[in-house]
Amino acid sequence: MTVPAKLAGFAATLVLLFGAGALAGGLIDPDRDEPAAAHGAAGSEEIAHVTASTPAHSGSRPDAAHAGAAHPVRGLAVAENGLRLVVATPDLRRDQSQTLRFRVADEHGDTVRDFDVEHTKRMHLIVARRDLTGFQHLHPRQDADGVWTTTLRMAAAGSYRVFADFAHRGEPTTLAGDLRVDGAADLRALPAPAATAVSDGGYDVRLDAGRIRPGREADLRFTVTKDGRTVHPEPYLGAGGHLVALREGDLAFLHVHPVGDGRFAATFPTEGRYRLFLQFKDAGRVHTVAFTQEVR
Ligand SMILES: [Cu+2]
Repeated sequence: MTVPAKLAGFAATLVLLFGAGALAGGLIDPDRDEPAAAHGAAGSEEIAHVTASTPAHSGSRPDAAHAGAAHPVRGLAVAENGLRLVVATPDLRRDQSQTLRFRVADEHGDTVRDFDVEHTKRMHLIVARRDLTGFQHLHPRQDADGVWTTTLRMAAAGSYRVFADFAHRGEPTTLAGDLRVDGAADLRALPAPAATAVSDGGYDVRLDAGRIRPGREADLRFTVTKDGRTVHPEPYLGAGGHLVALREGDLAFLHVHPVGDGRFAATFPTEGRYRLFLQFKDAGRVHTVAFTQEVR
């Protein structure tokens, strides 16, 4: 390889790594249940303060099964709490609208039909590639036979995790499985931690968190601005915003919804880096922004 060729390759790598940060927020599909609207819609200069104060393990309720598990790590197993995630269509094609079909089976293999409403929905489905790009948050429809379906479009090839987040008979559960999108995967390095990020739709979001230690409740405060003006998000899923945190390395899942104004209380179970996906609603549509958060 000649020197100029090497340099060109080096430059291309830099561009890729750089692009990863810029793309991170752009790979996100808005919630399918929300009315679509154009990106960069005008008139969104109202203010929003996305804040929340719910522990990261907010889904967990005090019950016998969880007693003593202060900060349970969720979303690492395909089966838990006597329930199993069965994905009928784990192989997907890139860049095509297709149907994802899955069910939750009980200990006898029977399809579970009764789910509790949590955050206004009976099923929350999160999709993310192993490199923490390609985040999607969907709300599937349930057929009479209990099978869940949703339309899914995967922009990039690679190995993905799919998280089914729900509650059944009062027990919050997050089951996760693999999805494969055929083709060469252009995997990205996790962007470095930064206090600001730009969402899809061009909202500037600032995260004030301070130093976060493992196992201790941390305050997360998000401030959303558009064209320099503070934005006050509209209700989304019964709250002022929605936050998912995934741990780098194994994609352990923390699901947090905001309560009230001003702060987010989240407990990160271990040291390491996490990717935070904040979703907020403004001007009738849901926007997503991602941050890398270090815990040490
Ligand atoms: Cu949801």
